[in-house]
Amino acid sequence: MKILVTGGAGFIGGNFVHYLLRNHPADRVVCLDALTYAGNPATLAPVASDPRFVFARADIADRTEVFTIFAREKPDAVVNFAAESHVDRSISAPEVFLRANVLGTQVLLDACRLLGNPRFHQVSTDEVYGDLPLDRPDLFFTEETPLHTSSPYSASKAGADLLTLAYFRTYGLPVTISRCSNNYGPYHFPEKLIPLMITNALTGQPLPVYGDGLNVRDWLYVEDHCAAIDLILRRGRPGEIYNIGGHNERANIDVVRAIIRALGRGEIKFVKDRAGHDRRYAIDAGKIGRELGWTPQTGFDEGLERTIRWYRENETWWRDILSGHYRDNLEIG
Ligand code: NAD
Ligand code: TDX
Repeated sequence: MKILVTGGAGFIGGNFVHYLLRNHPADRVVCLDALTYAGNPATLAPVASDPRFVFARADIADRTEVFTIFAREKPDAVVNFAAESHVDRSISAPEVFLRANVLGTQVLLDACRLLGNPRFHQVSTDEVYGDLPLDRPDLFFTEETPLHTSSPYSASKAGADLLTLAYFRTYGLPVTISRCSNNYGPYHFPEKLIPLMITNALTGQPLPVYGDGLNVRDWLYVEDHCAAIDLILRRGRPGEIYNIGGHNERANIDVVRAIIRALGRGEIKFVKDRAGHDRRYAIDAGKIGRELGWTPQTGFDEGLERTIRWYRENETWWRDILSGHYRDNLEIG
């Protein structure tokens, strides 16, 4: 199978490219990525010389670029990770989120519809369901939970989900959608909670915790997310949505304290809360378990330990981001 992966120079897309090439020796992978601030060529360095791998720099919202690449590569399947992904940036500059996440997804859907009707998988998020109250630990998001978005980021992701489902119903495009909880692991850009806390602690910077630190996220090790998407792509039912989550709910402050304990350093600084800050996310991943047999393999303590080890052993990867050097050479391969 030839799989076109968008956003493969980012965190989850990069891990997914590595996962595919490791687990499916007969597959070929085309990575399409604009290399925005979040795209790092170093993330793809381990696969850059693999003959089964091709990189194309392009913006998913640029119809001409995308159609040219689709016509040339003729993928059997498309997995769309490309997106603006950071909630705080969506609050200060929403427009780019609408362009990349909504219009970009629509261009990809059109390219699929007009150029070969490949399988299309949209990587979405649990944030499309809004949030849950802290005092109702019995409540979880299911695939039937109504969309109820809080930030421009989550609103743009919900828009993309609706377009994806519309292309299934109207044009019969074979699509699936996954909605996953918070990921963590190697190659995570150091603007998100876990990598920011690890790199700040290692560089002697304070660890900024928003509000009271009691907001809860459901953490999933990135490789478990990759395995789930891979299963959906090969065995999922077109037109369906699958929730993915780890049942690893943690308050932010507990995550930050665990990082400080593991590193033996780091100083918490409580800062102003995020506007519209979602209180709690929690996923019911029963459907993907029942239908496709997926279960997460990595518990939070083990995953956090592995992640911290990776950041300790790969200082150049994140120090080049902090210094800006990762933008010096945007060639891949
Ligand atoms: P990321 O910000 O680390 O990477 C995004 C990648 O997409 C980068 O390589 C960037 O260059 C590329 N990109 C951005 N805009 C583009 C455009 N217009 N055209 C082409 N490429 C573009 O993001 P991530 O954390 O790896 O998230 C990947 C996907 O998974 C996103 O769709 C996100 O909504 C979703 N998701 C993320 C999480 C999480 O915890 N990080 C959880 C659930 C879902
Ligand atoms: O400095 C910080 N301090 C802090 O307290 C940062 C960056 C975050 N936080 C809090 C906000 C959240 O409650 O930590 C929690 C996690 O924040 P982020 O890492 O920004 O993730 P979140 O907003 O939960 O969104 C993530 O998960 C869902 C991804 O970035 C999204 O792309 C994904 O869809």
